[in-house]
Amino acid sequence: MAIRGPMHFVANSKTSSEVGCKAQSVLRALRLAVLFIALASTACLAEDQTTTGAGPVATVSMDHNTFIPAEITVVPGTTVTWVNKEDMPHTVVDANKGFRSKFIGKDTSFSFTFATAGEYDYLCSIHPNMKGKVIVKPAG
Ligand SMILES: [Cu+2]
Repeated sequence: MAIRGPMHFVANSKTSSEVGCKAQSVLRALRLAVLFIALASTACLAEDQTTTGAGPVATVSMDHNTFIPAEITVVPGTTVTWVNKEDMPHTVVDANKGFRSKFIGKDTSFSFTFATAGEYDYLCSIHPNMKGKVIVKPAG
């Protein structure tokens, strides 16, 4: 009795510590689940921003028969807006026919969203010497 008693107690305490371990691993799993849900909802927010079209933007001015800056580098998804600053009308025409504006008068603009990486040479169809380039490449 004197020997079996303590042994029984040891066995019991071992069992209870195993139960404790299980409880801890359940807690750990819960914590991981909460972390996962937090990460997943962050990813959803980022996706919503992309689908609502609130992507990055860039502006090119047209002044003195020149695109300013003549060359810009943007990430995919960027909307580039060309703004005409002078009385002379201009156009923005992609050399590879990906986009083409109408006549852009003073203080009016034309926008195009570049979804695909690549180099886009463009010009003003009224002034063929007026050239520009948009380089679209992923960040990093
Ligand atoms: Cu022009």
